[in-house]
Amino acid sequence: MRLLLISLQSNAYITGLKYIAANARAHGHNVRLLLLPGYLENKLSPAIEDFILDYSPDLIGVGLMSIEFYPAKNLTRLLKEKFNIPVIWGGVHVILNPEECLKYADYTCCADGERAVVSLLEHLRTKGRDIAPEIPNVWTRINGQISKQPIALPEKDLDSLPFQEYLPDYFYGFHKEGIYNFAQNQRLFRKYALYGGTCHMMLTTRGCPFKCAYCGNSAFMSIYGKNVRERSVANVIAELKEVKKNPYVLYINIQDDCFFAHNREWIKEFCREYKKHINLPFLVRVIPTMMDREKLFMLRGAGLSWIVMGIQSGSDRVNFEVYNRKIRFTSVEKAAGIIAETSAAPFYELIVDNPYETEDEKRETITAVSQLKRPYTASLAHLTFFPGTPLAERAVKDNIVSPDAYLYRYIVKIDKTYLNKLLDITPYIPKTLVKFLNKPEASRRITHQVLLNSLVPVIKRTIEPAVYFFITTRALDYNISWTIRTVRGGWRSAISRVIFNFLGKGDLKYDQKMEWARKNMPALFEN
Ligand code: B12
Repeated sequence: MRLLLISLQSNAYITGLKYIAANARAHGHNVRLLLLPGYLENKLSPAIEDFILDYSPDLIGVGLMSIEFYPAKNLTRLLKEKFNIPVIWGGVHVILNPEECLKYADYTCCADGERAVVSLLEHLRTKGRDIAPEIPNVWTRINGQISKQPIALPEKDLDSLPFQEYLPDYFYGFHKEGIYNFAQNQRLFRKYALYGGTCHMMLTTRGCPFKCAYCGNSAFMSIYGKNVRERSVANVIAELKEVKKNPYVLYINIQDDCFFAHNREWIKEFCREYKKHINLPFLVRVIPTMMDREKLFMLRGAGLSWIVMGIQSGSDRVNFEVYNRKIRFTSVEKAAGIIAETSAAPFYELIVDNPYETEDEKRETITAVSQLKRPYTASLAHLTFFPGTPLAERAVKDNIVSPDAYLYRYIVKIDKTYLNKLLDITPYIPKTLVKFLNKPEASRRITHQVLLNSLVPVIKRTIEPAVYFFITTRALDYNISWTIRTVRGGWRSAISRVIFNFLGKGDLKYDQKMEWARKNMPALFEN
């Protein structure tokens, strides 16, 4: 059977779809991956139409996060107008809203997709579309009735799944009204891959030990249970040995919610094998209370170069009561101190625009962050109320946001408030200056405003990139060739981080695109 898997994401890191593709291929199916970055048009482009006609898939899968809901709804409508091919939706947003999504797709996948898709292909081959599949995780609508199948227990044995490739030769992308094979047009792939394709993004675990109220994981837990599933070191290294063959991969970006969920034995073995076979710089994410000095130093010795840690707020009340994140700021300070000892490059993440956070708590965050051991960089994210999360439910109930607010406001766009601007430059200005500027609205003068407004563009364009460059250089042990290649490879995101915050211009166009769609495709926004 032929399977076409489509992503509407703006960038080419599509881990979930790659996993599904690899598994379907291992079961003898023919698969193509297609990236349609942010596609939200009134008509199906002739290039996409020809590509589908030519490939003639038996099943089309669309993967979506919440922000891709309207693009997915629109694409599915366009596909349905032209083709009579069954469409299945899957991904985070579908897991959180399977019934709603079933209004638009023929099938929805409400949890892990690897085995579900293979079973559905088999079902379509042997039984056809008129019989509702009895496949765990796959829901459908037959004669107006929803056929809900049970959720399969999460895949425990992650090693039994074939791993994802860095750049599969069956990966295609839509660019300027044409479709190109990414493996044959690697420049184009790198244009769409985050950080210029300089890294391989992967997971060594699935799941998170925490249940933060704003995070998708808190909702997944009600489906998957509270467990972290881990791959074996041998399996991870086998994936990386393949990845390393591509000379453009300069580092490994491990996206596990908390890499430190692995025990010391696992980490010890990983460090030994990684150093021996892979020996590329790598990045991990850590949760402050799970910081472990011994693990961290072992990892640093194996090439750990960047460490991303979520702080979210400097106020314990906000972290405990609003975010259900039982992490005191003292733990953050302690963890940051240990990170500083290793000279790995620290990146801290903070959530802003929280209507449950008082002005005093916002100022407390600024003071707290200014106390962290420097140098480090920090990124701010707009608090987005993703559906299915406890915080979204609370905010909707409190009439603070509409249930679909997340569809219109892109996460990287933060409010341009005085305190946000100050927090944004806090890591790079003297503490005394932070203290001087960190005033409540009532006692702020025009001098505060003028000073802050003139500092922000200068700091963002000079000091922040300099700090970014310095911590990267130092983390790469002053290996200039590595630094230049890494910074060059990632310049687009590094610079755009400075100018446009995080993911770059393309993502910031999301709001404009949605506005355009509202005007020109009003039917899309009706139920
Ligand atoms: C790695 C990661 C990224 C990476 C790569 C994303 C990717 N597609 O692989 C990058 C950095 C690109 C990224 C970006 C963003 N991310 Co992100 N990301 C993650 C993270 C940490 C892991 C995702 C992952 O690889 N999971 C492992 C794979 C195997 O699981 P999966 O993707 O869910 O796929 C499985 C199933 O969902 C299903 N499935 C998936 N697709 C399909 C398709 C079909 C047809 C079928 C049948 C099944 C199916 O089968 C898969 C295999 O079992 C998650 C947190 C988490 N733990 O999930 C957040 C998460 C997915 N991200 C999130 C967000 C908000 C974002 C951003 C919007 C944030 C931002 N900075 O703006 C951007 C979106 C950018 C954009 N425009 O596209 C939220 C999504 C919430 C939501 N309701 O949508 C999550 C859940 C984190 C959170 N805090 O809540 N992210």
